Amino acid sequence: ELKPFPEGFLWGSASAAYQVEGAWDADGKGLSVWDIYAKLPGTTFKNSNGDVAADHYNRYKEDVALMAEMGLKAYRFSIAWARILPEGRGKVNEAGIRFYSDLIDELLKNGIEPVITLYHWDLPQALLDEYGGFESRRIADDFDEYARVCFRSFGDRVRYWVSLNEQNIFIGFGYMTGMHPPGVKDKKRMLQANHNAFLANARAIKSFREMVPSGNIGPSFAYSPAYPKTSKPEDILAAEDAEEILSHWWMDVYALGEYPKAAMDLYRGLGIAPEVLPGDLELFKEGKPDFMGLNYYQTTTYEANPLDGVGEKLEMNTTGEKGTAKSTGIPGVYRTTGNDYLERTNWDWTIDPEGLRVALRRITGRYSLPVLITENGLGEYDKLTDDDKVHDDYRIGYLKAHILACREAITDGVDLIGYCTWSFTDLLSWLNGYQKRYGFVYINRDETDLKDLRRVRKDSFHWYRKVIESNGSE
Ligand code: BGP
Repeated sequence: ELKPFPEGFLWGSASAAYQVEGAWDADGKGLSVWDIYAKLPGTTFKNSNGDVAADHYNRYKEDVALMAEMGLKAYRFSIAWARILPEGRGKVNEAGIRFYSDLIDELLKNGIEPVITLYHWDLPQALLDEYGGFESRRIADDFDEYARVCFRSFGDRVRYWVSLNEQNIFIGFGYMTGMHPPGVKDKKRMLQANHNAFLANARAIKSFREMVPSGNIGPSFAYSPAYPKTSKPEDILAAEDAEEILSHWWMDVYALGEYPKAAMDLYRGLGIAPEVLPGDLELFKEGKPDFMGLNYYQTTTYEANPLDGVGEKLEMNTTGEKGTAKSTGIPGVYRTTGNDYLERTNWDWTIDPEGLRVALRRITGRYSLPVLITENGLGEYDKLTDDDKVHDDYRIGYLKAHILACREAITDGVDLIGYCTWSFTDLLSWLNGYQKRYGFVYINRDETDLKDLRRVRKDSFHWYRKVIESNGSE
């Protein structure tokens, strides 16, 4: 017998500033690293960028009206740091504060709980230029200053906050695979930037305790549970090592205030471990979250990797041509491999609703924290019909199966606060442009042609309305 979703469950949907707002240089906004990076040759799919995106900055009232029509209970969005502090620190841009303040009021007026992400990857370019952004410990001071401005301005009205979105992705892609700004490929620098991001995260959470004592805050982690390819002991070990290196390395620091020992020993042995100064681990322990934010899209399957095996080169499928993803790994430790039991999207992401239940149970078992699902969704090609409809039954099927997995996990004993789909409207996919769509609401544009940017309710829009109305029993 399945337990029902709890009363007040946050049925939500999510977005991020750079992907949805546009208005990249409006009303005193400073430049972010993505404003620069996405315009360098060859960095994004067909040179797509967020200059206009879904034009949410100018059309937020229309978008909130659609959310209200749907009955949405929560909307997760991020604040563009450079809208608030154009230089990253110092002078505050009042127009930026006003935009988010108005958005929050519009949501509250419609009974929608705002969930604010402080950092969804759009670092002020000024801080990268000045001292290398996350590569310097100074980032912790500046992030804390920015967070405090946000807590002071919005903390009276907003109860749920996400500190950093997917630190493992923006640091891993920014400093190891080089696919995100600043485009560095150096694992030692990656691990140090990552340590500094932990400092920033913990500092902001400490400030939050003082300034918004009744609120809830946590990071959003991109967790892809590791499966072993077979029951061969070598494969089991490979999957366990992957879990340690790719997930516990982050979640343990957030939730327990310490790095997992085996992975730290591995990095020390390689001479690439981060420099941890006295007081850092104490700070991590003071900056523990109220919940773990979970961005779940897929599981990953691993097998043993010989010493001369495949290295960390992560060649992703960013074209939408199925079957083009490549294997990646650490020689002598693990490598990724296919899973015969799972379907894949056109971008080669596995489709694994049961994996969401696995993720929720593992987080609960290891950390005993409540979980807020801050992202889950299906990126696909959508087709606008001649009579202005989008029949995205594949998305409905995907979300329905994942919502059932949530309910099973709740029955297993997971304390689940809410479920935010990615995304509410279509928006920019960082590396995959506008053709890879996630929304309940279609945005009429493509990479190069802005068309009229009009909003069209997809079939999934009407379906999710019923899910919310029935508190998940639809
Ligand atoms: C997460 C990010 C989101 C979003 C999503 C979908 O990693 O937090 O910002 O982009 O993934 O990914 P993609 O756009 O690459 O399909």
